[in-house]
Amino acid sequence: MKIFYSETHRRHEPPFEVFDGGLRVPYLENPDRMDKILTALRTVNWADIHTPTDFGLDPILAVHDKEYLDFLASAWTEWLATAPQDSSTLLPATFALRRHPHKPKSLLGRAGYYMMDLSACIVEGTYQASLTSANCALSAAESVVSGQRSAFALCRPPGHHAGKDYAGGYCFINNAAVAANLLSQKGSVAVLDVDYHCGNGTQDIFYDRADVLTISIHADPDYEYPSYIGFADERGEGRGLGYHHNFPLPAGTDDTAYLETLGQALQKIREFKPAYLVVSAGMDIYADDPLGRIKVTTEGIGEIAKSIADLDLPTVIIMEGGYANAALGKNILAFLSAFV
Ligand code: SP5
Ligand code: ZN
Repeated sequence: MKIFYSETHRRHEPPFEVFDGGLRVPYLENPDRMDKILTALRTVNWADIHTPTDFGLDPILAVHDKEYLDFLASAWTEWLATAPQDSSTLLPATFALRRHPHKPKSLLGRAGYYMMDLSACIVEGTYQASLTSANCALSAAESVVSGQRSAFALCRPPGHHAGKDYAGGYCFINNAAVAANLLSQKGSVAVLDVDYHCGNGTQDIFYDRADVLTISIHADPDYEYPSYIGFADERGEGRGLGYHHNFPLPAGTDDTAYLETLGQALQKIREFKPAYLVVSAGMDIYADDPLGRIKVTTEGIGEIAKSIADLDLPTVIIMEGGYANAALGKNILAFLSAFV
């Protein structure tokens, strides 16, 4: 299997994030995650690891707002220019509710406008790492268009919380959306998001489109991040009405219950008959994940992947979350093995 990966992700290493209650904790979305996965991939004979191709900004601007991308590009330089007392990471303390039309001019004003929470910390290498991560997704999409049955984009930072014009949840550029949009120029696409958290950014980007079916299976936003989006009654809008589905799950969902819900999601994909499939593969559904409250085992992850592979579609697999670093290697091998 072709796997796209770059060392550039190491340039994005925020020193901390802020949890509920204002608790500063070490950044959970850390470079060690990739090291654990790479170590596991080196133990198998089918992992064919490649450096991504640079696709330039056009395929990224096809799903993201230009002013938002400009903000990501210049935020760090602007931040240092303000001579902040603690310059370790750019995090705003004020957030836009977006109930008023004004876009602010100041850096911190824009940060609060373009950021959803206190986990999308910007540091010097964030923009470059995010661009390279998107190029991993685009390269995987390109290889599937060229006839590969599947490809894996080992993306870091992840992407599925990033919307058209906002960052959030460790995500800056929506890798799955960028890949899905590229594929949509060749045929219809289904995006299936099995990360523990709702793929709110992907939902936002394709909400009014009928050529890209988006489905997210995730922890119910009534008890879990991102709290304001991801409910079952959100079905798309305009031409996209009926082309988005959320499957919120209760805390404690086990392998059997998860697989049953997955079956319903896969049925929607079969009915849609897409030419391509993009999977947002977060491993935070794993039982021991420090952020998760869903109880899927490594064997369950393998079963999930087998059910998805049974769709028999050209499939781009995109790395999203997963923070039980010690188990990431075995969980990714369990997932990818279904497609080999
Ligand atoms: C890509 C991805 O998986 N992003 C997830 C971002 C989640 N941020 C959640 C912050 C809420 C933290 N609540 C901590 C509870 C720990 N017991
Ligand atoms: Zn997640």
